[in-house]
Amino acid sequence: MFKFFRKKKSEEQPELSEEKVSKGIFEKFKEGLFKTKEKLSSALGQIFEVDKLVNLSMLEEIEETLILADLGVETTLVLLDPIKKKVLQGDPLTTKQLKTYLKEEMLKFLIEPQTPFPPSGNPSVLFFLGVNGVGKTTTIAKIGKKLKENEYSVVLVAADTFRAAAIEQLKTLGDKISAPVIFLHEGADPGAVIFQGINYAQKNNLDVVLIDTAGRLHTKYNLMEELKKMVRVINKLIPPSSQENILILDATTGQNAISQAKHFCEAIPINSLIITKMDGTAKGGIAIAVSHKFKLPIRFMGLGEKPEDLVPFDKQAFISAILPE
Ligand SMILES: Nc1nc2c(ncn2[C@@H]2O[C@H](COP(=O)(O)OP(=O)(O)OP(=O)(O)O)[C@@H](O)[C@H]2O)c(=O)[nH]1
Ligand SMILES: [Mg+2]
Repeated sequence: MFKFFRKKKSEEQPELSEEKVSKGIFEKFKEGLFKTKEKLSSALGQIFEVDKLVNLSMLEEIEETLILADLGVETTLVLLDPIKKKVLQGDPLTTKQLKTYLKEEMLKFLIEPQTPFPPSGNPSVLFFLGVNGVGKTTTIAKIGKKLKENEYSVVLVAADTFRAAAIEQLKTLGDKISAPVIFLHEGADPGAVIFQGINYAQKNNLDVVLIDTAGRLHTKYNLMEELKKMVRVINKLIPPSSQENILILDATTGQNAISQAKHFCEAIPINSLIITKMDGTAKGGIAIAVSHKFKLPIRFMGLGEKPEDLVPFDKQAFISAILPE
């Protein structure tokens, strides 16, 4: 178990040593991001292979590689501009120094969470959002399972009332982790299901309410307005400090994730991110770009489909898994 969740009742349990914890998480990221690293390392590895003085053409090559790795133009330029200035002024800089600089700056770009997870509250609410198919429903079950393992009591709320299959999917996943699932019929008002779900948690003294929502196109005005209504229902029942609105982004969508984050952040306050599908062919840079641009911490990263593949985000482990040694 990684030391990540806010402590509940397990204070007496022996904890893993810091060394063992970080070793485990470094291994997880290394394995899951193997393909991402291969791509970045083959391009950057050549530049960093031998320690030499950095010149402008090298910087252009790095710039292109980072943009192609989904870091995006804006973040890449912010990252490389100070270095470009240095080189243009004729300040000597070695590739070894540049590599250290890149690592350190990328770490700074990844925003640290300022609040515990899950938020404290009676109950606290985790509200999951994102476009279609990013992994909302399956991620809820994975987090529900982890919370239960950490002695939190949970309830899942099927506020994706858009399709009957979505309700069934959450019920099946809830059964698997032995968590109650609150649902209404297909087409029901999502706000009504949320109201019932939070009430259920309050009556039964449960710790965390995990709310599933329908995948929505971030550019569809009505669907984004519907989100605001759902948030209003939560706000009436739960103080803001006990809520976390979590935007899920699929890493394989690349730069489109920036546009998704922009629209969701404009609609409601987003508190944190989960980046899924970082296994496979995702390029990785999108995590840094979105965290930096929207000043949002990443809570978890999806490195596969199994419950244990949803890993608490560790920026040191992530950066060392994607950049060449
Ligand atoms: N490889 C991989 N697959 C993932 C990951 N996270 C989720 N998936 C898969 O993505 C697919 C869609 O997941 P769902 O949880 O149903 O997605 P959703 O956002 O709820 O979809 P809608 O409700 O239709 O909007 C499933 O097959 C998941 O197993 C991940 O980190 N890696
Ligand atoms: Mg779903």
